Amino acid sequence: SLTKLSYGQRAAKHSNPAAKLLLETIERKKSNLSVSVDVTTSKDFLAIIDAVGPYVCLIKTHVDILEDFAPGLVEKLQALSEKHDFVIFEDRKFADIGNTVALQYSSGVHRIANWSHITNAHPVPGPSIIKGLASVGLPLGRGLLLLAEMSTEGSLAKGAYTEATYAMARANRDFVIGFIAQQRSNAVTADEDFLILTPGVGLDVKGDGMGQQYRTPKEVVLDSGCDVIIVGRGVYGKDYSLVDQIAAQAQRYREAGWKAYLERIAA
Ligand code: BMP
Repeated sequence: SLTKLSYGQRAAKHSNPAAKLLLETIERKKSNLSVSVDVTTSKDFLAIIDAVGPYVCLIKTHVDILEDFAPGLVEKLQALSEKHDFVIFEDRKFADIGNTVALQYSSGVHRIANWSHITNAHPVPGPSIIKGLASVGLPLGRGLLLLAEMSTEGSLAKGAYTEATYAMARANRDFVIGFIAQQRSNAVTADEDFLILTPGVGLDVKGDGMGQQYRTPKEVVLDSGCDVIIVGRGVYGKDYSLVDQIAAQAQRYREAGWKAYLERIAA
């Protein structure tokens, strides 16, 4: 089954360039860790990315959080992506009609499609959201993740909604490369290689008092069959100047995620 294959074996079989790049990067760096950099200044943003860069396959961004966003920041992010060999994922969570999301993806201040290998969308508008985003992203070799489940307490993304999300992905496999989800569902069969990227990962605490729920890398990768652990505050904490400590946390999560993967493919 898919959960027994190595990332490298899966990379060789994937046709979407963004999915292939991510799987190859995971294999090359022996890291299934993505760090989510949710800070408000470009200075902290770049310093954290430079500190964790060696240990991650993927950097997840929310560029709309940055108070001092300027187009030059994207060039710096791309330079760090080349320096440290990581893929870029803007966690935009598009959720509108096809025409609007195509404009939000290509244009505005952020021009996400120009620099983000991977982005994501809520399936709530139906398949037209994929059509709109694909019109921009496919020609650029980008990949899309659908939010099939969320990590938060009381999430509405479950049951029939989650099943319908899988069906939407299946019908658009050239552009939809996987899901933001909490588990690899049996409803998705082994010959459909969707990537499962999973936020809500923490080694030290179970929640954040605002609905976030954390599970360990072992629960996520070994028990639930997910491919990438996404960690934010668990890595960078509260004091962004402690770059050595941040780098050490990234190494800790990378080791935990990779150990769980090795156990999974060996089991
Ligand atoms: P943290 O590890 O600090 O809780 O951050 C989690 C990150 O993952 C945030 O950027 C959040 O937007 C994102 N996220 C999530 O936590 N749960 C989901 O279901 C989907 C997300 O994108």
